[in-house]
Amino acid sequence: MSRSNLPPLRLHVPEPPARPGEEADFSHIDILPAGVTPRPDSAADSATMRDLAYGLVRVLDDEGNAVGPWNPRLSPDVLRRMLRAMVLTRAFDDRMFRAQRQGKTSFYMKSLGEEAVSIGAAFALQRDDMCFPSYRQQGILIGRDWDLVDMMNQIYSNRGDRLKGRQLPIMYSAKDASFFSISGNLTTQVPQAVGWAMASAARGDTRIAASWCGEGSTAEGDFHAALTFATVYRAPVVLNVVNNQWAISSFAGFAGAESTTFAARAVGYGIAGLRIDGNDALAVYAATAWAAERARTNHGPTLIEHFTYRAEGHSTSDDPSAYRSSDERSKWPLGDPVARLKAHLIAIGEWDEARHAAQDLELAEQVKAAAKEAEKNGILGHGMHQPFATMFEDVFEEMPWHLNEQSAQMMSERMRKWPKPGEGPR
Ligand SMILES: Cc1ncc(C[n+]2csc(CCOP(=O)(O)OP(=O)(O)O)c2C)c(N)n1
Repeated sequence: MSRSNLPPLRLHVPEPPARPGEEADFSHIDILPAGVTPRPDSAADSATMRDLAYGLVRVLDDEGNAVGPWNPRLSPDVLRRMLRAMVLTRAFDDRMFRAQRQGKTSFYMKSLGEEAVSIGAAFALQRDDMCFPSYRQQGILIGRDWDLVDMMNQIYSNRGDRLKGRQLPIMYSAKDASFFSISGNLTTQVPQAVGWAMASAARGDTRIAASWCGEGSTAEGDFHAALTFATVYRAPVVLNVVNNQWAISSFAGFAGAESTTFAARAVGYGIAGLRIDGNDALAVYAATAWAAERARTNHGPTLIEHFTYRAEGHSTSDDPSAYRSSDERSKWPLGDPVARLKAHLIAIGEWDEARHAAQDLELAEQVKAAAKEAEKNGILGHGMHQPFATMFEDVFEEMPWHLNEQSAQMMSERMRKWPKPGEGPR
């Protein structure tokens, strides 16, 4: 129904500033200089911290200096270990992306440009703090020195795959690294992290939890549920939103970025919110350490928005040139996280180009050797690597009668198809 004396309503449909063939445009993004954002006490009342949810915590400036109150003042040795883990993550991504292109696995997802987000956190959290990652935090496993061959076995769904070929590549699960099983269903891990943190507090434990999801994923109902439970029970949890500007082909505006920040979601729930430079490993480290201290001292949850950029396609199944400007990556105002930490180490006289180049080579070789090792356990297209019957195991703790029946039926069909011993899948 329309009334002639009123102007017709119009629906606002967000449009990204640039599409393919157009020049990238980040002029709408306000980048605060490094060092200007104050650092409150980790016990501060969240109501006094509103500005932080709209600001941008940055430590590394354009000259590679670490400045301001958030500077975590890490030793050169720790800085070099962080840089190494970031470069190793990148080398791992590179090799596994190529493995997918060579047909050795069905699928892969890189974290190019977002390495600081996971490595900064891996270094700031305790190793036994439980991480509830999305599929783009492989850097946490690498930062926790997890075995690359084990990760690759999962990617190849091979004989060495602890998950027995049941999960899509990159959906890791590593209990011994306090790295929760990755699920394909976006955002489910966020309330689960809150629940884990509540359990830790209810038991009088000292461990905290942390979760990660993309900015697109904040539009899921589970995100709201997580924040409500986190604030009500003051759960010792760090909730990370990785705002890499894109959710596959949807720009961040479709998740609400045109009107406010993702860190500002915290304000309405009475949670501490920090918005930080996600391409600055020192800012990520400092914000995570702050939030971890707040959680560990029973001052409750923190929501951290990592402002970053997804430098490549969403996955091996995606072609970003179909929906975004091709020069966005080079125009991204916060630069590259590896280049920035490297520049910092060089600026303080603790690193140089030659050492960096040598490390690049060394880590590429390390990844290559790991891949050779994993490939011995089997790759895609070389048959089934896990015994057929294991498919029915672990659906329930004990196999119920109907699954037993289905398993037996499958095995008899297998016998009919491959009657000779040694033929067909095991
Ligand atoms: C509940 C649910 N809806 C949709 C999808 C399909 N899906 C997989 S990844 C993705 C985009 C997620 O974007 P974002 O949260 O920004 O994270 P990013 O991939 O950028 O790291 C979508 C829609 C899914 N896996 N689960």
